[in-house]
Amino acid sequence: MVAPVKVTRGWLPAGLRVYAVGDIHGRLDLLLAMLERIQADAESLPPGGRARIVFLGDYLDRGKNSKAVLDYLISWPLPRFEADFLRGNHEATLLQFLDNLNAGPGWLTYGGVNTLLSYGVRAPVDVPPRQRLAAVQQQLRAVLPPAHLAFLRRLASYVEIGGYVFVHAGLRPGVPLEQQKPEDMVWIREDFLHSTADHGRVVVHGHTISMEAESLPNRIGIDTGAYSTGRLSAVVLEGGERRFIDTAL
Ligand SMILES: [Mn+2]
Repeated sequence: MVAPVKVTRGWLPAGLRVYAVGDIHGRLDLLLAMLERIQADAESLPPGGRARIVFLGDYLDRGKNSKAVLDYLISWPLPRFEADFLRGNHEATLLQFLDNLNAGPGWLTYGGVNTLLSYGVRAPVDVPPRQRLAAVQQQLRAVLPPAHLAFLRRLASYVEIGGYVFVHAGLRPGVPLEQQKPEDMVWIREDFLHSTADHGRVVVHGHTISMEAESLPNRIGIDTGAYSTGRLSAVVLEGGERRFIDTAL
């Protein structure tokens, strides 16, 4: 039996505009620049119109201001905008490292060092690697503010709004949304990116860097490598329309 195929068509309820923001990676400067652009853009909302910002994860690592980015997002000083915060693989890995030293070496090679520095963690010198890692883990547990830990733990795997699903990395093609694995949702690349499958919703994601935002029938990718390019991207969704804004000069 062939399952009925839903036609993918992005849509949002009338009166709602959604901004989805890509991977920030410790670039507080770009986060603030993006939020200025979003606030300016939202001036054109009709009276009574609502705006919602979905952050696609990877707030931490690589850039220099991971702690400050979390402070800002946790404080969320823009009450006019509802905000959704998704989990990226970098947030997932930090949480793993708090309980499991084996998550440390990988994390440190893909940007965790800068997160540790932003929290004031300093690795001891002249001790064996495993011991150094244990000391770093202990320090991080001690300096990570409870509000940051709570924020990291309550990040969502995905959020559905209208005809869209927002998720950090993507979805495993052919698997129903409710049965997706958390690892796939923060780590998947080729199996998702190369798929032309209709996922039932248009998937809005970050995680894999492209020079320009990608706008395809079944997915929208908006990780433009902000931490190194200076270009943080967002997609603006309203009705059945999509358009893009970014922080490039
Ligand atoms: Mn990622």
